[in-house]
Amino acid sequence: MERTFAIIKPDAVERNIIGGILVKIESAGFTVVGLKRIRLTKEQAMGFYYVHKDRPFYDELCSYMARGPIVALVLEKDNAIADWRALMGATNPADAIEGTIRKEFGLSLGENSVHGSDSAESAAYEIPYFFNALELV
Ligand code: IDP
Ligand code: MG
Repeated sequence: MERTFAIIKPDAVERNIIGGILVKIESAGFTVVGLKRIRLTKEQAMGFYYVHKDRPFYDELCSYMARGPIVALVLEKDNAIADWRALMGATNPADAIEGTIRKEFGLSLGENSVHGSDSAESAAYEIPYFFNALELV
């Protein structure tokens, strides 16, 4: 079993589609082992997206991630990291294939509804950024 980190981003929480996204996650065979609704400060978003600090969209991304509540998730499954990336779809919803969450729910390149760890190293940074061991069951 492998664990990955996921976020239902502000654009999706604002539209009351948390449940629709969770149905797709559970239907694909993931177990939700951690779940919390929180609102990040911009500084907390900047720490989370530290790897992107030199990218031109960093400030826009962190403002967006702090503009409203998110749902932070830890998902467990065989091959969870790659399988969650596949279920999310391409970063730009316009490029995402049919059946993916970003194709169905994403609004734009920036407001693409979900986040997922891109590697085991990222998951190892991202999971404890949001959850302690007692919160993962
Ligand atoms: P990923 O979420 O598919 O891993 P990354 O390249 O890691 O994509 O980018 C992180 C997030 O930053 C994206 O999911 C999206 O919300 C936002 N983003 C990426 N590129 C752009 C851009 O060119 N303009 C605005 N936001 C962007
Ligand atoms: Mg990424």
